[in-house]
Order: sequence, then structure tokens, then C-alpha cells
Amino acid sequence: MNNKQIESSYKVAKERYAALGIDTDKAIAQLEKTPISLHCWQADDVVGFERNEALSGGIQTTGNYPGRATNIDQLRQDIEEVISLLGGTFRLNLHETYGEFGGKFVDRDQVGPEHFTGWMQWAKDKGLKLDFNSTSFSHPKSGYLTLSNPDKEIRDFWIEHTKRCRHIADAMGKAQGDPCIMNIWIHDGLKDITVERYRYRQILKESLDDILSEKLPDMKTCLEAKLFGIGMEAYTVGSHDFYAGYCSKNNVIYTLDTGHYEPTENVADMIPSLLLYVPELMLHVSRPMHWDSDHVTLFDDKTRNLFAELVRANALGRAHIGLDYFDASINRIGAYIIGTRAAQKALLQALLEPLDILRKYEDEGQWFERLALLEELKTLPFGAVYDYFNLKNNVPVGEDYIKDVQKYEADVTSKRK
Ligand code: RNT
Ligand code: ZN
Repeated sequence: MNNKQIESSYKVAKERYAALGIDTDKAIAQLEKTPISLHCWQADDVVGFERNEALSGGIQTTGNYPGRATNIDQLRQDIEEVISLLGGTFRLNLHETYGEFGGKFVDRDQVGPEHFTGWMQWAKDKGLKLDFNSTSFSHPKSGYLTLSNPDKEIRDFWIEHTKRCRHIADAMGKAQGDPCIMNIWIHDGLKDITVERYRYRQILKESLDDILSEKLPDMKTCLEAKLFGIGMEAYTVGSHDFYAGYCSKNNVIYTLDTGHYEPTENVADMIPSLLLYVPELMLHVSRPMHWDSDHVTLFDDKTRNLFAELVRANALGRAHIGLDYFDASINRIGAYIIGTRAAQKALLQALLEPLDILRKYEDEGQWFERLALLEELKTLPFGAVYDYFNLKNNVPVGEDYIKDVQKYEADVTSKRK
């Protein structure tokens, strides 16, 4: 497609949506300014730069596609490439294990903002903002239980780690003049039946109370719930009920990862419930297949419904959108583009919903009409609007990015050892 065709298709689409009272230019402007936090860990299969070891903690990457980033320069180069192929506003979501440790071993209870000044400088140069995550997995002290461990020594190690991470996030927030969103996901759980379900949760609650008691102005903490991890199928300390209760009671941001619930559960429907009780949400948009498999996010019904509920709840200002998947079996740069564009499409389609008409139908009991319009919306010329968004932002339109990803692979990632 040439630019003229993209523009004329957009003109037709714009009129079609205008007939329903929707301003496509406005939707595009909203999409452009809504930040998406890119997870650094798709670039290197969640390995990080601390000890270069395989993952633990109930999460897994599968596949051995060549070219993963193995050092900070490569990771930054990859993220820069990814962003160059995407329109819109981005943040970068780092884990503690991606610090700049200068060839030294820095244990998790020793880490500080000084290990992230390079990232802060780089982010500033690139016009990016940073988000952050403490890291409980892939460490000799990870075991089954970290912040919920009855062993005080181990528990204190992880409490110290998490407190330090909040200080790092605060330093990032200060440097970027915008709060850094720090996620706490701990893998704590057990392989088999336990009689201490209450006890570990009580300990986790106390650890979190301690960690969160320190007020830090330039960061926000969020807590990520989960159903189960691989090898920890019987029990998860930080379950949905645990964190829904904790976040509601303590006014803390809840992290909703779309892979962390029963496969038949309507995850999108959690948004309008949680938002009545928690201040904000952090989203980890993922794609579970049978389990929390972290497949590349797609523009599928689940993702579409998720963003539809955000927009219907008028909650874009209360949601932090992040991605969380890791596929080591395909080109990793391509995986970023597919997943990020899928999230953008879902957001854009949600922004193009004629809510005034739908709400009027609903209020007046016109349920056939509501269903008919919802069905028709699916095949409106939405793709023409998304194409135009990309054209307007000077990034590849449609499938054109495939060749850019191939070129980067030929020039860069395929040459990595
Ligand atoms: C794991 C959680 C968590 C991790 C990242 C690496 O199930 O989803 O968010 O994926 O922190
Ligand atoms: Zn997650």
C-alpha cells in the first residue's frame, strides 16, 4: 500500500465512524499519548545480568531461537529497534536483575539506585520513562518461599531486597519527573498440599506491611496476584483473593496479569470490580495457552475485551498498561512488535466504540439493537484507522515491519554468539 491509499482508506473509515458519532482523530490522539510499558525481559528470555542462569520461580521460557540479548548494550539496542518500529508512547519495564553491576556480583540485598544510573541516563536520552520490578526468582535463596518464609533470615533478606527496590524505583521516578511504577511479584508457593495456607499468607501480609510502611513520593507500588507456578501447583501465597483484599484494604495498586487466572475466567470482568476498590491497576497483558504460558499477546477476544472494559469504565487514567510475555522460539524483536501492536489495536478499537449509542440502547431496553451494533462494530474499517496511525507516526504500516525485523536479524541479532 502506498501512502495515498492509506490516507484515502482512512478518509472512508473516518466518515464511517463519524456516522456513529466517533471522532477517529481523537481516538488516534489518545492512542498516541497512552503509554505502554515494554517489558525488558522478552529480549533475553528473562535471564538478566546477575548470574546468567536459567529461570526459576515457576516461570519458564521455551525455545532457543538465536540472537537473544546477552548484555546491557544488546538489550538497549534491541529496545531501541523495537521502539523505532512502533508509533505511540513507551516506557521500559526493568527487573532488578537487569542492573548495571559492572562485572561485580551484587547480591539482591545490596542493590541500590547506583546500579541503575546508566539506565536512567539512557532512558532520558531516549525520551523513555522507566518502571521497575523487584526480583524474587532465579536466586539461591528463592526456594519456595521468600517474603512469606517462616525462616526469619531468608524472609529478612527478601524484605531488604524489596525495600531497596522501592528506593531504586523512587530514584527513577525522581529522575524522570514521573512516578516509577514498581511491581512486586513473588513466586511464593508450594508443590504439594500444605496445612499452613493461613500462616504463609499472614507472614506475607506482615512483610508487605513492613515494606510499604515507608512513604516514597516518586514511585508507586503494585502487587501482582497469580494462580499457580510450574512446580508450585498446590498453593500460591499471593493469590487473587489475597491481593484483592490487601490492595483494597491498603489502597495499593493491583497488578492484573491476564495469564494468572483460571483459563475459563473472564479476566476483563475483573477490571470494573477491582476499580471500585483499588486506586489504580497495572496490567500485564499476556496470552496464556492452557496455563500461564506467556505466549505473545495477540489481538484476540480476550485482549479486546480487556481494553474495552478499561475504556467503558473510563479508567485509562487509572491504569498502567504493561506487557508480560516471553517467547524464546521466534524472533524476539518480532515478538515485541506483534504483541505491542496487538495491545494498541485492542486499545484503539475500544476507543472507537460508540458508547453513547450503546448506552442509550441499554438504558432503553433495546437489547437486540445493542447486540447488533456490537456485532457490526467488529467489521468496521478499523484496520484503516490503525494503518493511518502508523503512517502518521512514520513507522511501518501493516505487515511492512516484517522486513525491518528481518533486516535487523540479518544485521544484528544473527551475528550474536
Ligand atoms: C510471573 C509474573 C511476572 C513475571 C515477570 C518476569 O508469572 O507474570 O510478572 O512474568 O515479572
Ligand atoms: Zn506478570
